Amino acid sequence: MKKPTYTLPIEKEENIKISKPLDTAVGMRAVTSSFANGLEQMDWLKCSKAFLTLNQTKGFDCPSCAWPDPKPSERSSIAEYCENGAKAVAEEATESRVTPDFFAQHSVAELNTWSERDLGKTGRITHPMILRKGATHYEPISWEDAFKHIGKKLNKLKSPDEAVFYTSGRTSNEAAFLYQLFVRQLGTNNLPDCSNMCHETTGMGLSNTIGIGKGTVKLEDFYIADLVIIMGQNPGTNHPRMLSALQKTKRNGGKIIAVNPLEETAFKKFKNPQEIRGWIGSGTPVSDLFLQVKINGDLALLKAIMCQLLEMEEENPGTIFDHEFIKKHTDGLEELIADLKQQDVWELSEASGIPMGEIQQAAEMISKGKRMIICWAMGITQHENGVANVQEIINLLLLRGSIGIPGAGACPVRGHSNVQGDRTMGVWEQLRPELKKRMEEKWDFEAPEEDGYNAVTAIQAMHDNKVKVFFSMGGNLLLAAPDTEYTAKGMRNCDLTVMVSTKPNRNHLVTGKEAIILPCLGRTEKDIQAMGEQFVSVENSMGIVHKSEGVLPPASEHLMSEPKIVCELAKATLGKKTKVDWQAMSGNYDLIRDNIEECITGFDDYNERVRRKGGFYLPNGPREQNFTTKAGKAHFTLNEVPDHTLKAGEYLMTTLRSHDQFNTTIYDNNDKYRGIENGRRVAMMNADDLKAAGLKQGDYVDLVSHYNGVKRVAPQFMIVKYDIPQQSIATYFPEANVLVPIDQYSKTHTPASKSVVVTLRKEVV
Ligand SMILES: Nc1nc2c(c(=O)[nH]1)N[C@H]1C(S)=C(S)[C@@H](COP(=O)(O)OP(=O)(O)OC[C@H]3O[C@@H](n4cnc5c(=O)[nH]c(N)nc54)[C@H](O)[C@@H]3O)O[C@H]1N2
Ligand SMILES: Nc1nc2c(c(=O)[nH]1)N[C@H]1C(S)=C(S)[C@@H](COP(=O)(O)OP(=O)(O)OC[C@H]3O[C@@H](n4cnc5c(=O)[nH]c(N)nc54)[C@H](O)[C@@H]3O)O[C@H]1N2
Ligand SMILES: [Mo]
Repeated sequence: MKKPTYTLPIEKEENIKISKPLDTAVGMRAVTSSFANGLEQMDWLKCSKAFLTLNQTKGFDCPSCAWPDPKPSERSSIAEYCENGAKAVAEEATESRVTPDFFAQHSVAELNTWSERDLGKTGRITHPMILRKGATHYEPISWEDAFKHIGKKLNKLKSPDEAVFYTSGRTSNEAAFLYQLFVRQLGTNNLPDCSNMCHETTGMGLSNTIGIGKGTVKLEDFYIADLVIIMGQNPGTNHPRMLSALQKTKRNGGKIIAVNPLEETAFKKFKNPQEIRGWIGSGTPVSDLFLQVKINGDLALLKAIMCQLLEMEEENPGTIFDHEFIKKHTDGLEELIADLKQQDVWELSEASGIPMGEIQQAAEMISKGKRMIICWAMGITQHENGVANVQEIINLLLLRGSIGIPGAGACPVRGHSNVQGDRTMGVWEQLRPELKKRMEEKWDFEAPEEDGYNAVTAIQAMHDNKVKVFFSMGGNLLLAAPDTEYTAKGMRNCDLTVMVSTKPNRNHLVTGKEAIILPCLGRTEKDIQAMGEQFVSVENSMGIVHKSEGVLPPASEHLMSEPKIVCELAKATLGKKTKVDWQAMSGNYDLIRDNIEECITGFDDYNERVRRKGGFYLPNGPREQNFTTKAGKAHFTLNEVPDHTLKAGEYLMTTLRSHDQFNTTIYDNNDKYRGIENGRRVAMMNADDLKAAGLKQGDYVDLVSHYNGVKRVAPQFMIVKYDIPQQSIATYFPEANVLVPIDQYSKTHTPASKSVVVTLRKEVV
């Protein structure tokens, strides 16, 4: 084992097995493996109870992705969940426990030599724990003492801006609203969240152009679309329930284009485990056209397609562009056309890696029908030009009038199951003026005006000793963030780090001088408070708010719900300074929802509507062609093509999720669709590149990034020959995060974790 520099163990994986990537996604194999996975961790009765209530009206929301239920009016049909949703449930509902005895037996230093997977497999944390200054082991602490301790530390800060409050996207609306209210009463806007590293570029790109930072389609739109374009997204692994929607698109005659440097299995064939035909049939071929773009070649591709459409429009005026829509609802067309006319399509084709013939084919398919949906995820958002990418997608939709009509629109596919809801609730380093005013009037206090830290600036501030307390509502910022070593140093610089968590993760081990773990209830678990059993609510990727109610007994009697944790922390910290009735809200979540209704637009009759089957839609102007920009129009924008001139020996690296992980939670070391087993430290590379570099599959290399003259090294990656464009490398997140520079990011500070320039260093044995 090489000596780790930031206490992440780096073990050389010797038994990695490589086989041909699979050509069919989901299917029967997936279903049997969901039960197998569940049964490994729970008994049969518990397993079936959990799976039978998942995504039901009387059940909990799947803690995995944010894709909506297939029948919004009724929630899901029984067992409408996917293999990876089942893995997420099984991880949470596991029978394994991490008790005070466990922490007494294993020192922090020892646990730091365990892999992420082994840490996660230890199970659910049962008691609040503290790592005292200079101590080698965590020890138990009472809830009361923990809150007092944290409150005291927060009150001793020179300024509330010396504290940072991170959120991961599983937190419910109720907990998120209370959390941001507490943080603002404390006096800071330091509310970074996982969204900063995820779809933040989407939020800005959409707000700039259509006036709302959210998508415009409903699930039913997929069923009648002429064309769905899937850009930079791997639905077979990360949003498997989306495949059922795509199957309906295809059955109704719609076409699909996939844009990705990798031909992911989901683009090839799909079997639906919900249907008899899905069990025995040969599967539905998914994509009609696969465009294998170079990494970050999407903007060039979109521009090339629009140049092609412009040419077609000029040949037959009025047949391609939707002039009526454009005139009524948009501005900036002339500038866009002038810009397109200046482009050299051959150069764009070269920059995107897509031959002209395929660009023409795509333009033909796009010109066939107005009902076009464009979906995208991290392959589009996590670049320096992430905002520009999203704006270019909107340009294409606007040209065709494919927005705000049935079967068409923008569909950013969200990550965490409530990441969108957390933002709606005000978890953001920017405080929306309307929310500010309403909270101030209601509770008679002055909320901070200035923007707080986002994920990147928070880490930089920690690194520069400007932050003393880091508080984390879920998540694992250390491993999710770019530049692991830099981030680790930031964590260590804090006086106190506090993690509200369900299971052990690396951020419990690379900590401030003192560290506290507050173990919380998960989605699957019953939540009983002073006024009886409570439920929470979440917002999915398409803006539907619905309830989520746990069914399983809590993993330990000492767990506390997230809303209650925030209330207790607020009481211990704010004391008499607050006019919020934290006590009452922690006992009855209806009262939290009443307050949300008063402070946030779109939540009228929240308590009544959230109890309806399937929940309710939040208002969304662009969905009805009511563009909510200042000018009341959607804007065409001009976006520059990124330049990635690589020198010999340089590669552009993208970082991906495998099939067996949920972000930093590693379920197992396999990526079955891509045919990679028993290992994660792999670099997927093009065959010609390997030949040119004198390398072959199975060789080990160190990956080195050189951004702004700073050298970052990730040792011991095994090379895998893969169908990927030349001068591209794909690795897994979080193993490769050490290479992602903290200071390489988009306009929104979203790390460019999908376009890092690296070189290879052959292993010196
Ligand atoms: N099972 C499971 N489900 C999840 C998650 C999980 O980890 N596991 N994570 C959740 C979260 S938080 C999120 S944000 C989503 C993430 O969902 P995805 O965005 O699908 O996740 P990634 O693995 O990052 O995959 C990005 C895809 O983009 C492609 N890609 C990489 N670079 C480029 C590029 O430059 N251009 C284009 N066009 N494509 C590119 C990759 O090949 C890959 O197919 O999934 C959510 N759902
Ligand atoms: N290189 C690279 N880096 C990336 C990405 C990438 O594609 N490439 N993707 C980015 C993206 S899209 C995202 S969203 C971030 C993810 O960043 P995070 O959201 O910070 O990370 P997760 O791994 O989802 O968090 C996992 C931890 O959450 C805790 N947890 C699970 N369930 C609950 C719960 O119900 N309540 C509480 N309180 N805690 C819970 C568990 O203790 C678990 O260890 O990572 C980003 N980082
Ligand atoms: Mo995400």
